[in-house]
Amino acid sequence: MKKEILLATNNKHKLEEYRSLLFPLGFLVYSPADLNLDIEVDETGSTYRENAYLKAKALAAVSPFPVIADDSGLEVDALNHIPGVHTSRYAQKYGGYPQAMANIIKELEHKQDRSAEFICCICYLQNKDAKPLYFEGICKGHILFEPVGEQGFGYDPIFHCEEGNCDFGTASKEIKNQYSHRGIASRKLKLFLIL
Ligand code: ITT
Repeated sequence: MKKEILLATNNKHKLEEYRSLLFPLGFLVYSPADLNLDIEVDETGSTYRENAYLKAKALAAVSPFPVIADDSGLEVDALNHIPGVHTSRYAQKYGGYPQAMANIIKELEHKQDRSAEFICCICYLQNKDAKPLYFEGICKGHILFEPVGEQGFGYDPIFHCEEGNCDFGTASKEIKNQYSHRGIASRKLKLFLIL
């Protein structure tokens, strides 16, 4: 029988990625909408951990199942690691992902160093009173000179992944999951869940 888990997110791409990462291990991953739950959490933390905890805690208070939340972001080294923990808000500020990506490319125009990383922090709460557990993943790469492809979501079209030697904008779901920050963090979570 499958074990059930709730993913505290409104991001359908994250949901899809967690479903494909955890289903083969015997986990059914629900979204808040699947359980008729509403999630609007103010991400007031200053770290990925704090924000992941805020999201997990809000849902654990009303969830019949263990909860995971994912806070993630893109950090561009030569730009003082922006957008970082504000990655989602950065896109809103510039009027959408195409504009935000164009802005990052422009900011890097005269920089030699195009290195960047995607960061993912998962917070796991067994129930509302449980101690939070954290699982983290970092995916190193660099920012491309122009967006490519239509795979993935968010900032994927401008990210080249070093370890996989692939562009996330054109990589298949399987390849992205193998190398991504979320894939790395999920494999740590998986080890914990199956032990
Ligand atoms: P939830 O808080 O509801 O989970 P969100 O999209 O707001 O959804 P975050 O606060 O964690 O999630 O913001 C992370 C942002 O970082 C996300 O919106 C993307 O823009 C970007 N991001 C995270 N992982 C990414 C990935 O695998 N590929 C491309 N962009 C990613």
